This record gives sequence, structure tokens and C-alpha cells, in this order.
Amino acid sequence: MMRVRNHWKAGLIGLMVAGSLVAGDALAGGGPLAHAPNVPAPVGKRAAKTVVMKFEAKEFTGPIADGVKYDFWSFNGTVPGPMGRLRVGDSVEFHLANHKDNSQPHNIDIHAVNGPGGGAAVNTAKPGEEKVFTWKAMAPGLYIYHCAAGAIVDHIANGMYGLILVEPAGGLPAVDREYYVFESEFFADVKDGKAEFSLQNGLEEHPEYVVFNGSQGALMGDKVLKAKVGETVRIFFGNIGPNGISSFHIIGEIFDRVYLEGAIGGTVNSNVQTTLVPSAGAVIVEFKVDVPGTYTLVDHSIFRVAKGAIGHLVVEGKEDPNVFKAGK
Ligand SMILES: [Cu+2]
Repeated sequence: MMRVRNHWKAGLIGLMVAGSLVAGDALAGGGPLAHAPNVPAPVGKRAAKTVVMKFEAKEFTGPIADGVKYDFWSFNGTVPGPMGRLRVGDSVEFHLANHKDNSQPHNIDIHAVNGPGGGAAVNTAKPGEEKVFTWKAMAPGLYIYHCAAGAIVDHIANGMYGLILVEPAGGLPAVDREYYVFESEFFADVKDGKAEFSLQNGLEEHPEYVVFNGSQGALMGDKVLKAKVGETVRIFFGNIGPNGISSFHIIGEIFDRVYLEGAIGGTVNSNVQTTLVPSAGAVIVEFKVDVPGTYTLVDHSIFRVAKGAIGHLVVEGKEDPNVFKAGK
């Protein structure tokens, strides 16, 4: 089946254009939750403790592309949902409220949980209800969470996902900047400025949009990521799919370290150009930025750039002609 689409303008023009410098402080999230691209503060050296984490399922209508709206289902009113940050050994009192104005029952399957359904077996909440369950963070790593209510596919496809980081005892090594970037596909028929969820397009694995942080352009223009020359940047990157496997790459950079598949305490690879992130998988990448300029985050399954899988990291600072220069 051949489908002709018209997103080349949106994706490809942005590819070579530098954004402006307005993204927020990388560590401004604070507490155990932060909204993308921000990241909650590191756990540091603290002992394991009981952490209360509050999520709310929230259905809302918002922009998915220039001039196009989508009826999202979300956690805490954003797509992706907030990033949570814990340490191994923490006991988590997890609250899931389902807003009274929602149309659907919702729940949450947290891949960091050891227990039935990743919690979803005991936390399905009807509109207006709240469910609480308690789980222990047993293994350090970067984990996906998602809704698994109803037929599951539409709950995931409509935006109910995000990341939870479980740090090892003593925390991860300090870096200068941390960001939260999340890739997802949306299956939709678009008409008159409205993108309607299409189950058929999902079954055929034909996304209309493939985006970072919930909409086209979420990491472009006045929302680019930023860093300074000499800094080490860490990106917590998740991919929900729901079908596609991501070929995560930053044009002009090499990942100094890759925590493969988001595992902490497993294999950390070095000098990686492109890392594979499965559906409902994650990865932690770290890299030092050596020279100023605009670096482009992509899913290097490159036709997806035209569907929105692109963002910018703008690096400011002193040139180093020893590392990079035009001419001889
Ligand atoms: Cu749901």
C-alpha cells in the first residue's frame, strides 16, 4: 500500500535551521517529577526511603503539528507524561487518579515494577476514582511506563506513556546537563485541522506523525535544548513505538557512553553513532560537546524526520579549530 504524505516542509526545513536559545534549565524540575524536556533533580547520596508519587490520567485536546489538533490521553496533562526519579530500594506509594471529566478508565503499567501487570493489575481507575499501590524499586535503570487499560493500543497510541529512572545507590555520575526526550508515533487521519486516531493505520503500522516530546516542533525554534562547549550532556531517551523501533542519533555528535537498553549496572558502550531503542524501551546517552553549533536529534530511520522525529541541541561557546573548522 502506497501512501503519499506532505510533511516534508515541516520536518526538513527545520533540519538545517538553528533555533533560538530559550529552553529551560535542565535541572529545574525539582522533586521526584518533571515535565519533558526537564529532568527531576538527581537523588544524590541519600538513603532509600518511601516516596509518594502522584499521577493523574488526563484527556485533553492540544496541538500535534502546525495548525493540527489531536485528542490526547495523558498522564498529568502532558505527552509524554512526567519523568519520575527514584533510587534503588525506594518504596513507592503510587497514586493514580483518573480525572472526573475523562471518558475512559485508565491504569498504569510501570516497567520498573516487579508485580502483576507492572501495577496495572491493581490500579485501573474509573473517571473520578483514585487507586493507590505500593511497590519497591528493585533494579536500577531507565524504565517506560504506559497505560494498559481497555484495548491498550489506543491508550498507548493516544499519549499515555513516559519514563521513570531508578538510580543506583549513590546516584549516577554527575554531568552538566540532563534532558528527557521521548519518541512516539501517532496514527491519524487528518482533516480540517484535526487529527483523528486511526486504529486501522495503527494496525498497518503507518504513523502519520513520529515525534519527539509529543508534537512536531517540541524541540525546535524557541524550545531547543541547549548546552555550552565543554559540558557533558546526558539524555534520557524513551521510545514507546507503539510499533516502531528508533534509530536514535545526534547529527554531529558521537555518544561517549550508552547505557544499553537503559540498563544501569549492565553494559555501557563507548563511541556509539546510533543506538537502537525498541518499542517500550529506553536508553541513557552521554556526550561531551566540543564545539559550538546546532546539533540535530533524529530517528535516523530518516523518512521519520519528515514526520516530525527531529529536535535541536544548540551549543554555545568558543570555537576549537583543532576539532572542527571550515577549510584547511
Ligand atoms: Cu488509559
